[in-house]
Amino acid sequence: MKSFCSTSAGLLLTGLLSVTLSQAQSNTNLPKPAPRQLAWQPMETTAFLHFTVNTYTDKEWGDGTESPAIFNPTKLDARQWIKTLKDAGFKLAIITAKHHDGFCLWPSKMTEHSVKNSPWKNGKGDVVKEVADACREFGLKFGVYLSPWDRHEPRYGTAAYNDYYKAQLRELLTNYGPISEVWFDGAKGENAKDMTYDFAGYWALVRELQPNAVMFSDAGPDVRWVGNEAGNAGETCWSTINTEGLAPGKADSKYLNRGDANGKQWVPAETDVSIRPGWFYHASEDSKVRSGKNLVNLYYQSVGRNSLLLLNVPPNRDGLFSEPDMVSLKEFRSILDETFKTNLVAKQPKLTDKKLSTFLTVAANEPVVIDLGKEQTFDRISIQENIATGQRVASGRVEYWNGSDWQPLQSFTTVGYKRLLRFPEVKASKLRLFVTNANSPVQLAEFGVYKASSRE
Ligand code: FUL
Repeated sequence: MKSFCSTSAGLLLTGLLSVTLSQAQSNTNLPKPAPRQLAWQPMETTAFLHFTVNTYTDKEWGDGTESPAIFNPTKLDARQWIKTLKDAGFKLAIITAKHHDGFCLWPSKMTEHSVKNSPWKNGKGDVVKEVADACREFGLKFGVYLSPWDRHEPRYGTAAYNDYYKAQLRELLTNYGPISEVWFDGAKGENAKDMTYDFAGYWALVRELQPNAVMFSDAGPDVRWVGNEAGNAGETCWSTINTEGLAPGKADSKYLNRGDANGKQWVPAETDVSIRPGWFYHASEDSKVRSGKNLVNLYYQSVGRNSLLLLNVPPNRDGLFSEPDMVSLKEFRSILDETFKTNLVAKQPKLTDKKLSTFLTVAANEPVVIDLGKEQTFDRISIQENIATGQRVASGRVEYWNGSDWQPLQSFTTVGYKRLLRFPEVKASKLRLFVTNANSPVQLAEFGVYKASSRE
């Protein structure tokens, strides 16, 4: 753990901890987000679009022998996908430009294995462009997933593949406007050819061509995998890790799930999970689409634990979102809007202005009283730190006033960008928050008290 300490006079008087100058200075040396990471985190809900030949073969991983002739989304309408996502509050969409099967959703000059040899739009179509254009039209950010593992390309397994991959990356990063996220995964089947990826080279190219894009992988460099595909960020979730020794496909998933209080790099967790059992569309899973209520639970487990939700919604064979997915997405946003509509906190402008840059400075074990104005009924609390200056809270607790005493309500560990607490309904006119352990002083940016929708 970092040396958690406080510079507050109040704490010094209590004598609970002694503060040395070097500890106090270490606060200013905390890892902090780069501007691109700071812009990424408040998006909260982002979407993945898994679409390729697998959609037609009913597979999750293609083997690279698929004929482009099977790719024919006759009703493809990327505007329908992006408008649905926009209405459901999603801020970014990432398309599988190329999955492990190697089929390219754009007419890459580097291969014949692409949409240009498919019947769709007589080979004149470009899915990547349609999604990028729709994102621009509806005000979503846009990202690409280009699978390093490629089961079609003959150069795979040789050094020349790194050049092939970089050339494809260059096409995607130069022809489709601003790219906000580039997704690199470490998946590789057991019998895959040996291949040493030049990740350092891939990442340098992204920095050169799209300096504002965040890059995702098990090892960052900007955003890390949360360690599972079940939609579960750690109850304790630090945005810091030590990336030394980590590589895509070679990281301890538990370490990624929790992060590292002693981590030297700021690499926040992204929670990727699918709205369906699979990542690609399968008609047999139409009845297994997560409900709006189920998606709301994922929101609490990801965004509510200092992560970001990357929810996959796979288009179907027609090239459209299916009805059950659209119904769930709508319900998801409607529940969240209802729950978080009214913040019951009164008279604490800095804590309710929805700006992380205005905050209360709070020392460990110094109570912050939260006034609700009158007796209110509630069952949700939202706490946020000003992460621009790092992540500081290691643990805390909330109590409520029952009219004569302070009663325990809930304890928690990390906060970071956002911590959401759920508990059975309580009636109270005031609450108090204690940060019990922190690399303090903590910059408490927002505090929200809510009554959840009955549909949660
Ligand atoms: C993994 C892939 O193997 C899955 O097919 C899916 O794309 C998931 C999001 O990432 O690495």
